[in-house]
Formats: sequence, structure tokens, C-alpha cells
Amino acid sequence: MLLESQSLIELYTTMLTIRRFEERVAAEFHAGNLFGFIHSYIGQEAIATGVCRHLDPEDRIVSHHRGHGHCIAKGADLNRMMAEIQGKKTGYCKGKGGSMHIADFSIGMLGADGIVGAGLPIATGAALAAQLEGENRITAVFFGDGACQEGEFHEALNLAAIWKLPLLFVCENNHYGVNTTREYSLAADEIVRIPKAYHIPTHAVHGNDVEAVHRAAGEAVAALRGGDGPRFLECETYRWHKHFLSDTLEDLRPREEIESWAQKCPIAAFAAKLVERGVLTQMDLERIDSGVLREVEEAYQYALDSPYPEPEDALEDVYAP
Ligand SMILES: Cc1ncc(C[n+]2csc(CCOP(=O)(O)OP(=O)(O)O)c2C)c(N)n1
Ligand SMILES: [Mg+2]
Repeated sequence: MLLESQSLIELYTTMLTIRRFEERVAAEFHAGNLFGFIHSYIGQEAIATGVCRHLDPEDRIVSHHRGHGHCIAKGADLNRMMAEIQGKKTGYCKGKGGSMHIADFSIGMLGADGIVGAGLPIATGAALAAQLEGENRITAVFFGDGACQEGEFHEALNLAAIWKLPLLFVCENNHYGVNTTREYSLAADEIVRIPKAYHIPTHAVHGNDVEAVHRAAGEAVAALRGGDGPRFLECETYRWHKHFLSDTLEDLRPREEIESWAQKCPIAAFAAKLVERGVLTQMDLERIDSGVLREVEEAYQYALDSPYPEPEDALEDVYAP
């Protein structure tokens, strides 16, 4: 499927928005202005972007602890995201959820999750609901290679397969769970062999190539909409930052490996292709970048100007009395 220039530019802009948003969050965290556990999506932008491009607002996604990119790619509001990360009342969860708990049902973003693998049964339920209600919407669930070791992963694959659920599994294989390699922690020598055992059609793709992700996701989404049952994408990628933004956590991954993946930047590679094909000029790239930077700056300022929740709001929106 050949994409028109406008679509290519939009893919590029979404990836860049995720990158600039995450860079700002990291800078503010390191300056001591943000708190809590924040997991950066930098390096993995092509996956959320390439997949979500095929989804309508009624389609649903479920994210994981590294979730800002999924929110942005599904169309979340940057102001409310920044406010949530700053713990402000105008944030998506009124400032009570923080980075790992951003949700927006109005755009089909069912939420992120700090528990590894926990999004998988939620997404399976969302796909089952759509099937029972006779709706044509699909669900996509994003998870890391680390989640493939969890029981929920196997339960979700099995239920999705036997019930032919409209569920797209998107494994973001960045080779590590914190500092533990996938080879050490998963007995299967290839992740895609697991869904294959459940008779789910799979596709392994270079997760730093947004066009490759977009193509593979397009085929999968078309099959899902046709009622063919679940599909599985394994996207190979790498995270640039430490597991989460913190000064104390040590990064034990080999330095040469980190540097070699920095050479495979999904955004720089795509920018070079777009210039080579005459879709964009250097000046266009600069113009897009300043627009994105302005939007991120406005979001940060909006959050700064927003109030914190009141202490008496603490017990609002909780289930327990
Ligand atoms: C059930 C569970 N076990 C352990 C943790 C601690 N933990 C948080 S993120 C993480 C690594 C997850 O790795 P992966 O799923 O590959 O995602 P990545 O961080 O690489 O994007 C671990 C072990 C947790 N939050 N939940
Ligand atoms: Mg991982």
C-alpha cells in the first residue's frame, strides 16, 4: 500500500510529537520539576504511530507503563496529558493517576497500566464486548516483551483465538525487561512462536520503520475488521533511555548496543527518506519541528498554570467508601 504525501507527513509529525513531548518530560524530570515513575517511549515512536494510524476513534487501545506515545498517537490532548504528569487537577485523571494511568474513553484509549501484562485481559474483554454487541470496532493492545512471560498473556491469546476476537496484539520487543534480556527470561526462542501455537496469524516487523509497521498493521486491521479473529505483530525496537527516568537506576545494557540502536532512530531515518523522495525539504522539517515544539511548550505551560487537586478531593472518584 503506497501512502500519499499527506499521510506520510502526518506519520512523521505524530512520531515527532511523541519525541518532543518525551524530551520535554525527561528534561523537566531531570531538572527536579516532575516526580514519580516516568517511562520514556523515545526510540519506539514508530510502533504506536504506525498502528494507531489505522484506528478510528471508536476503536480501542490498551497501553502499558511506557504509554505516552500510545496516547498521543490515538489523539489524546497534550495539555491534559502534561497536566496529569504534573499532578494537576486539569489532567486526564484529575492529577491523581500520573504518567502511568492516562486514559481517555472519548478517543478509545482505555488506559495504561503499571502492572506488566495487566492490559492484556482488559483488551480481551474490550474485544469480547465489541463482538457481543455486534459492533465493528477493534481493539489493539500494546505490551512489552516482558509481558510475554506472564500468565495473562497466554490466557489472552487463547481466549482471543478460540472466540475469534477482534483483537490486535502488538508486542513491542525492545529486548529487555528493565535490565533482564528476553533471552534470559523467556524460554521460547522467538516471541512469534507463542501466538503461532495458538493458531494466531503473526507478523514480525522492524519496529523502527514506521512504514513497515504501518503496512503490517494495515493488513492485520483489515483482517480484524473482516471478522477473521486476532492478529499478532511483533515489532523489534529499542528504548533509548533507562527503564524509567531516575538518577539512581543503573542501565546495565551494553554501551555499544545502546549506541548502535541510536543510529537506527525511527524519526531521523524517516525524515531522510521523505527528503530523498521529495516529500519534504529541510525547511519543511524545520517548520514541522517548530510547530510541534510550540504545541509541547503550550501544553507544559497549560499544566503549570493549572491548580493542584484540593486535599478534600482525595476520596472522590474512588470505589471504596
Ligand atoms: C507483574 C509485574 N511484575 C514486575 C513489575 C516491575 N516491572 C515494571 S516494568 C518491568 C519490565 C517490563 O518489561 P517489558 O514488558 O519488556 O516492557 P519495557 O519496559 O521493556 O517497555 C518490570 C519487571 C511490574 N510492574 N508488574
Ligand atoms: Mg521490554
